[in-house]
Amino acid sequence: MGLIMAKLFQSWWVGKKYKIIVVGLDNAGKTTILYNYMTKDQVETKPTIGSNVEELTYRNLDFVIWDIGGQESLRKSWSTYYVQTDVVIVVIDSSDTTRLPIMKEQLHNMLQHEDLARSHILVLANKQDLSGSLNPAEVSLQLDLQILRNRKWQINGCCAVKGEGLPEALEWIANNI
Ligand code: G3D
Repeated sequence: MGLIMAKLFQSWWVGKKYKIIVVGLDNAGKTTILYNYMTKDQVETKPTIGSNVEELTYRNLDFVIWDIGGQESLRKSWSTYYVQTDVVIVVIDSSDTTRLPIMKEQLHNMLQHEDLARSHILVLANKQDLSGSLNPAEVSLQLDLQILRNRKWQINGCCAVKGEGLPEALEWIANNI
């Protein structure tokens, strides 16, 4: 019986796909990040209407990654993507300091949702190449990340157009999932 259960568990686990949702305001760099993971090339992006979804295998882990549109009109529908999310990647345009309070409110509101109660949070402070960008510690303070409790979270700096910081982000996910 134990052996049968172990085999059943193994076959279920082998097929497991971890769900990642990528959220952030429009123009933060979500689509650039997603396609950097898929192609490792810089891509021309267009504003995301609705969502983009891609599958990625890394270190024998299978991920389904949803890039969710960040325009104001689309933010209300973010919660429809939350169910069974393992990791939320929050992409921040670190040079867009005037909109950080909007993202802070959006982030803390979304984390109240019961479907995200067990999700890990990875914040990517993107556009570190632009002068005037806040560094990850400054973004963390602006977003009040220190108040996050009872969940794993991390903030990393990155520059999506150059791919810098993105391998480390994926590594954190693989190590912590
Ligand atoms: P979104 O999916 O979050 O809406 P996009 O954002 O991926 O469409 O990116 C929005 C714009 O920011 C794009 O420029 C993209 O090239 C740029 N961008 C993304 N990441 C970085 C980065 O790390 N540094 C810099 N300097 N720019 C970045 P365009 O001009 O195509 O609108």
